[in-house]
Amino acid sequence: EERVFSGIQPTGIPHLGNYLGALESWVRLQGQHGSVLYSIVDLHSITVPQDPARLRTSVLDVAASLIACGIDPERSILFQQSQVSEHTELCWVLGCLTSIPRLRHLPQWKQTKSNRKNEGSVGLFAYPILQAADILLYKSTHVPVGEDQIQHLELAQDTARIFNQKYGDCFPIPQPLLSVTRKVKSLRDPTSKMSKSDPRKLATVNITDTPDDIRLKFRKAVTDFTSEVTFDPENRPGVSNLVAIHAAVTGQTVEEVVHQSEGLETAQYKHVVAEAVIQKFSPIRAEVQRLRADAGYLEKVLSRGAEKAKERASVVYQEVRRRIGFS
Ligand code: AQP
Repeated sequence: EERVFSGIQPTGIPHLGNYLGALESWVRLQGQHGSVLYSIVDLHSITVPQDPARLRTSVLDVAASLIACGIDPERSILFQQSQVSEHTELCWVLGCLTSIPRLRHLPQWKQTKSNRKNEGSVGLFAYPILQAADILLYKSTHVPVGEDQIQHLELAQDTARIFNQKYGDCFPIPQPLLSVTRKVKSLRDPTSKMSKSDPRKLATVNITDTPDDIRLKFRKAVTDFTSEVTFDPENRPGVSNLVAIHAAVTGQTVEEVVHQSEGLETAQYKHVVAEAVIQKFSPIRAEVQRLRADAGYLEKVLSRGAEKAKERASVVYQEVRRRIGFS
């Protein structure tokens, strides 16, 4: 049986990048696989400082957003990671099978390290092990990931192999389901990815932005001095990012979009893209607002999700305990 696992951090309302790079395919995967688990990974979010009140709100914001985007709590298991304690328990076990140099060589850690004077927490260093635990805890076979997460999935695969070798066949080797969408770039700096934690107000388009916000952000999007619509990510990253977004939200190819937009000046084109994004997100925005007004419902969904996740997790973790000699 195929089992899918993926996660999103409760670090704010999801944005256009999260939507196109992850959530859209999460929705599609429901019904295509035996079981599908989506986790709001709050344990991961505290690898960098979080304000407790904001974190609490963000968990519900993300739950509402996922449901509004089409995650159906009846067809997939939607839950908050910290409500299933086996994640941290298995993380410890797997951490004892992982060498420090293996983690130190992961590119994401190297980047973080070179970006910071102070080297960050043990949690930030070890979070790929927690990711491995998230995946293996459900004996997941498939993991939807972006390209930047491939090395982390390889760590999960290696960890599964090491465990199996030492303690007998337990975990399937999880396979990536690579997202076809290229990274959505920041509207303020088309060489960096769009990100929830970007402090620049006009850089990130959230799925709940008002039509006016969306128009403003696209109008101010950084492009270049050529007033023409072409797709050339190397030389024209700004306009190409707009083209990629336009294609993705309208379900067209990049070529179709470029062909349609022939003769438009960049300023006019920004307007076209903004309207396409508004059309895509309007119903989602209304649904997030509706759901967000009913915290009781969201909490119920999450606690039922946690119960279902826990049922599966505890069976696997009991097997792990037996194999390592804890029981
Ligand atoms: N810009 C992006 N383009 C395409 N996909 C993206 N994802 C994130 N940004 C882009 C994908 O969204 C999923 C959930 O991401 P996450 O919440 O786990 O954390 P992240 O990748 O660190 O995203 P952010 O928005 O940059 O969050 P912060 O600022 O909190 O770190 C993942 O599948 C990710 O690939």
